[in-house]
Amino acid sequence: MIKKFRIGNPIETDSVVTKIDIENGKIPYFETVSAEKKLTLKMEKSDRVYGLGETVRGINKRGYIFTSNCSDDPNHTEDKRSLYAAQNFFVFWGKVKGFGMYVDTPGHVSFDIGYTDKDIFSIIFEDFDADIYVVDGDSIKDIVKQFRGIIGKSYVPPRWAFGFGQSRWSYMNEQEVREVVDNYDKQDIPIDSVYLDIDYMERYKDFTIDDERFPDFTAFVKEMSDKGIHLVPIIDAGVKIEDGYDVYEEGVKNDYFCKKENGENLVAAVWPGKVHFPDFLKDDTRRWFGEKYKVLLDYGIDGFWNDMNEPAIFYTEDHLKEVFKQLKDYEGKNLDIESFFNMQGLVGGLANNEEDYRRFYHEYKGKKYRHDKVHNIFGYNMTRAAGEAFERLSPDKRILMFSRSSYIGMHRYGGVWCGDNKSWWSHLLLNIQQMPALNMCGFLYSGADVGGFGADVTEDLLMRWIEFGIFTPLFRDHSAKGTRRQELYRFVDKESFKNIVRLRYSLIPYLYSEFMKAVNNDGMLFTPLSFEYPDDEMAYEVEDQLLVGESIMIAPIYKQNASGRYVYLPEEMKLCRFRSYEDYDVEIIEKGHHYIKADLNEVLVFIRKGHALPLAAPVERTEKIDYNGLKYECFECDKDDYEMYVDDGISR
Ligand code: MIG
Repeated sequence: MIKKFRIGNPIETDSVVTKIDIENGKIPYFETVSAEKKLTLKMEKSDRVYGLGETVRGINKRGYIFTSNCSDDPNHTEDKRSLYAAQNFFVFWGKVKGFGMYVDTPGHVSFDIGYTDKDIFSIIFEDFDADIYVVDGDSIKDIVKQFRGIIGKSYVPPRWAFGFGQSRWSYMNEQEVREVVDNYDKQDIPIDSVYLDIDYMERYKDFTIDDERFPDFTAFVKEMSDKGIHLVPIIDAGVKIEDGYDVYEEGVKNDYFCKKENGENLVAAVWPGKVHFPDFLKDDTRRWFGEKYKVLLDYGIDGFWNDMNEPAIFYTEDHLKEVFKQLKDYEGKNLDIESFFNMQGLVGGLANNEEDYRRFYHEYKGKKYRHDKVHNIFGYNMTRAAGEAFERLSPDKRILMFSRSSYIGMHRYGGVWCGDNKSWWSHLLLNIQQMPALNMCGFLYSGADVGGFGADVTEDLLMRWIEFGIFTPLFRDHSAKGTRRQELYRFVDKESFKNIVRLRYSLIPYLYSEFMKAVNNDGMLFTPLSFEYPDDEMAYEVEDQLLVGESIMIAPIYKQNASGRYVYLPEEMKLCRFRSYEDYDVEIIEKGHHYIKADLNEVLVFIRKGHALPLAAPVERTEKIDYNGLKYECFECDKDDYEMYVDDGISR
């Protein structure tokens, strides 16, 4: 059962699609402390908190403070309170009580879950305006399902988007892209897509193609498509200010951009230098910007990723002027500890400065709002612009779309990737722990940059990360300009990379089927053990194993030099230790704790009792998978016991 309560006068976010009447009584479970703009709750020892989507730290969120404030911060260290997303749904679960709560407000809100006082959970609002949905249910899974039922069905990508994708910030021209594909094909490593980062554009202008780097883009898209390869270009939130650039000129003429208090368009800077930000909260702007994707659809493009939509800001013109003026005071001075750090702060504080988010406004549902009040729904509405346009522009064919910034509601229009992680073992674990929380909030098509975006990867880390990535719907190797090259064929043990990526393709019928079941039944693809085995105390302790769909449990290895790991089995299971689709050993393992060996090239998959895992013969492209030739690994069941979801993978 879901009840809705209202605090103050909240701004509508369109994240909930079911109409629910507002209750008059007080919000249950929490104490409302209006004077301090917060809700508080005393936690019992057994209470745990799950959810909040894309954040740092473990699956159980108790013990830290998280703030919903979409930010472009490429250092996802465990002290960070915010990453790119604002996904304000959690489940509180303990021996005395259990419930779910969705805090719907587009402004800043903090979840202090035992940070200030280890036994107090406080929800602290910047503005005490929010719609609060309280979900009562019999189990964590039931609560999640009910919540998902009111926010609308999750986005479904085309099936080819379950194939492997290679990306790199710095593919400078079509020849480089061609070589990537040729190298994958030469090594027999399957691949479905290559991502185009900002360098494909003419001077970083959205919806343009640099015609020196891609002299005949139509022909190139066709050449790739004939090979079964999808090119997926990036779209940035900022529109370059440049005379003669149609997107800029139309935006100015029709008042599509965000404005300052004085009515002038805000001038900020990102990749192209000075830009205006489309006011994605405004219906007209959304419609117009969404329509622009047609430029690329007409080239034959069928997938996109939306970046920098927190929005990321290098500086605003006004702030930069102020800083230059203030810097004059420091000229010729003997800078001491205080003045030096102050000066450094002026320059270092230019990017993503909170102050800048108070310098511009939106027109939303007929009213004017200062940006910081609606900050967390900006990226959501950029992706919504695209998603709504694709329904018009491509009514028969699904288009791949995922975004960096997000808010609940955006899950209907696209997936997410987890932004600029690093080639760190701890970020492989973070990737594992983020998946269930994303799923709870409706983000099913998701994944992180496999191998890590920043820093130099090592072959063993990449191998272990690929071994986990083969289970995530979005399975993309992406890395930053200037870091070690990360394409799989550049490493020594190409054979193992090949075998593991091929295993992914063997798993696609299962993964796609389980993904679609999660969409249709408002379920999760990645489930923590505690959600599935609530009566098993030990299951609550496990933070590094996940159930993937109904048939399997995975126990990824995320530690350097490990030749195995401790695994907890909540019931007897059948272990498949995969080196490849053809080569694996099988063993029945009893309930309890075990140390399970797994060499660097081995993937551990545990099949649950009474369940079956379908496997396809490996192929080089998703669309070549032969659904008639599936084999089944079963544990005390029959292949007929497995309900397979199948469709054409492309139509809506
Ligand atoms: O801050 O377009 O997260 O995936 O490669 C850099 C360049 C801007 C951030 C994205 C990353 C992408 C990069 N972008």
